[in-house]
Amino acid sequence: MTALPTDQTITDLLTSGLTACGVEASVLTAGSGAPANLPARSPITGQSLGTLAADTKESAADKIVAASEAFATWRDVPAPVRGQLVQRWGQLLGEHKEDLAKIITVEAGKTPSEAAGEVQEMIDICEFALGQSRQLWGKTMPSERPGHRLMETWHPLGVVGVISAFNFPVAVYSWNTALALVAGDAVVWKPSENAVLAALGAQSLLARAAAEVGAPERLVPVLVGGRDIGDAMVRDERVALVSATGSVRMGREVGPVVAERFGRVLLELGGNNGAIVAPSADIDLALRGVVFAAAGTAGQRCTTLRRLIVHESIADDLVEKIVAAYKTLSIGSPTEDGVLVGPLINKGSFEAMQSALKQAESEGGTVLCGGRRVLDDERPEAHYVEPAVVRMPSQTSVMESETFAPILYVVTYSDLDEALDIHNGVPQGLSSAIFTSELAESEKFLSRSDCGIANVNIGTSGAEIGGAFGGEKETGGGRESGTDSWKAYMRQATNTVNYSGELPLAQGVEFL
Ligand code: UN1
Repeated sequence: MTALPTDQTITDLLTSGLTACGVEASVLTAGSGAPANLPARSPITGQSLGTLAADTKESAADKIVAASEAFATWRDVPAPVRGQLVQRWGQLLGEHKEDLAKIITVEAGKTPSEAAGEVQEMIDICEFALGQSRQLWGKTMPSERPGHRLMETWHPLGVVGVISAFNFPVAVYSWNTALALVAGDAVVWKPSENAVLAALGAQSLLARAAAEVGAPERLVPVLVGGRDIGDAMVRDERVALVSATGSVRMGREVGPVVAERFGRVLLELGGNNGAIVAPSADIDLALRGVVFAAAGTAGQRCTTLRRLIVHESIADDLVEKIVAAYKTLSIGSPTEDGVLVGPLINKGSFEAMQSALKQAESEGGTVLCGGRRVLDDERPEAHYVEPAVVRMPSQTSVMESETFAPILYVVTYSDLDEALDIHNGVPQGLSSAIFTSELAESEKFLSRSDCGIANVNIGTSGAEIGGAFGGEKETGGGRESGTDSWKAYMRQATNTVNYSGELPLAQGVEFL
């Protein structure tokens, strides 16, 4: 464990990141005179970073109106030309990768490598979306009538509202936005109130790209504020699609409100991800995969590994190795070289972790390592914890919900069917993995895992942008990023064109 940085170090890091991304550091003092304001904070030290001017419901509505006006122009720009906007955004993100990563580190507490990895995901999706801009294709199908052509076509949808979480403060926004922009939509963004500065950095680069390629102003506004502002966006009938990332609780609120007005939702909610380790697994590979997936990002990814289902014949050996590896993890400020586990986002997360650990013990679990708060004497406002490994007698109720902190529960199994039942026996279904050398086990797992993501010999986290990202059950069913997720941001039309000179009716119906 290393000493935590001073307030000044954090402020300097932030200022250099913000300035290089084109955001005036004065945004952090702008809140004092505004009708509404929002405090900004760094989880690294717990220090206040200043106060941001927040939107009011009126200013949020104005931005949504302006975005719908911008949409009216943007939808008529040919898709490959729209692609130039995301291409330029991707280039600017490449030039400012470290600058934006600095803001992410300060605000979300990610290590520089993970923060830069997040920006890399943005660059990747921009490249993907540029290619997609020439591939917004539909099928043609044979008509049952002579001299007719039957086809599907895809059209811009409207204003897309994106709600993003603190843990991937900018990448998840970019998965939605890069595709929505080439689809011809406007995008209104309500970032997490814990990560507004990273959002402003990302958006400043996008606004610059928009100005350079001549895209309409106000195509991509950011709404600054808390839940009330998110709620106003969700209720706004001008927002055709709400794409929301966050907790199951949040999804339960957003989903019905949007459904009530017949809007569309794309939900990416809690994961409670499991991995099976079979007797034939390469144990060293499994160990590395498990430790990164469970303790990386301090357990604050929606793809974090939370449930380890290990064959009884190898469980003691693997658990011992995991505990030994956990003891070597350097915990502390992500600004320090070699630190792998940064802070939790806030006190609420720390308390949720403590209460889950207590519940696990009351359900028969044994905490094998971790769970202890550290560095609190230096910085009482910051919340660092040792990642925990808990051996459970079976999959008890604490394992059925997602605690957004580094707790890895371990249970054992004796045959693969039992392991799959345990694996699928939770309400969420985002990401999953098996470590095995046996083809039959791997194939059975891939066909039976009920998650949106199922991996072999890789942990549950760290998905590439080229595949669709999202999950089933309480995870919400949405898919973002790769393959054909672009369709969520467009509306589909079926077109029948009659060039026969006659008017034959479908199904052979006769009339007139
Ligand atoms: C999230 O935690 O919301 O697969 C997204 C991963 C990252 C994205 C996580 N590419 O872990």
